[in-house]
Amino acid sequence: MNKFITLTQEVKDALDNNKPVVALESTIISHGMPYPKNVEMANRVEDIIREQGAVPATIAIMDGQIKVGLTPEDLEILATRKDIAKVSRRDLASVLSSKALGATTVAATMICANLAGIKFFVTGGIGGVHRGYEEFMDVSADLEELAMTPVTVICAGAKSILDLPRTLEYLETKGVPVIGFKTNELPAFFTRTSDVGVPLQMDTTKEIAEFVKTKELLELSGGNLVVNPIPEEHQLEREVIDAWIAQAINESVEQDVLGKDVTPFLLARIVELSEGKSLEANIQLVYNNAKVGARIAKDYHDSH
Ligand code: PSU
Ligand code: MN
Repeated sequence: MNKFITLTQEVKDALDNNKPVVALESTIISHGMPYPKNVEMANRVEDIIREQGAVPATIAIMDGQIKVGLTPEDLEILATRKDIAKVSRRDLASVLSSKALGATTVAATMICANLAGIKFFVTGGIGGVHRGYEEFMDVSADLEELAMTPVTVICAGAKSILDLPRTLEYLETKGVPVIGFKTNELPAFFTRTSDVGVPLQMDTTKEIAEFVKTKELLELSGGNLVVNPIPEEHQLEREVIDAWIAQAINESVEQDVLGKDVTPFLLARIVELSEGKSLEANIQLVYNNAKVGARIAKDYHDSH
């Protein structure tokens, strides 16, 4: 095991005994949701994964180590401290070498999960090609990571703060399979549909597990993206959410928000503008992804 990785006993036992493990990111806790909902979500999502018969491994950078598996005390720190670095691929080495506190994005969580030998990773939404790409060239490092690192990410699509058709084009160019779980449309995070088609649909977790194994046997590098729509009863109305998103983007441009600050700024503004409605939907879709992701991990392990 890489010398920067520290596993909890629960995660170590699961990996040693070839039990299903599901990674979770920490940027969603530190930079994606307000306190105390963030820590409630972080604890509950771990329990949901355990209820499905898999072991959760939330990942963060603490004390100069990549912690794979966190205690409730660690989760509380990540949910409350203000001095937490947002760690993507670019930031991983510097945050470790300076022993700073860091929350991992989808990209960095994939890297760390892969170092620990974890193949499945559940989150809410991934980063992608931002709207206004022509001007700002803002493309999340999550997409490059999906192209490189062999981890299967289960999410609810991407928020329409992003340019969804361009995000899919980018993934196509990089050869990343995008699998709609029981859907042939890319879910837009808060809504089940987006009018953007996905090239692959699978209707059972077993089918997805079999696909992941096949891709491994072919020695194709890179990850997979499973997009799982938010449950019907929790989805928001598209016109309403689109108005909040448009306003948040306008404000980010007016205020010259750039680089790694763009996504957290937009997420926080959408929570404020929606008076918490978007937050509730966000939490529910993470729980739903946890169920599906844990089942895929379990099916993968059961058949191999
Ligand atoms: N989208 C969300 N919630 C999040 C993120 C994105 O709906 O919490 C976080 C994830 O950690 C993702 C990161 O990997 O933002 C992308 O940031 P950027 O666009 O700066 O790469
Ligand atoms: Mn960016």
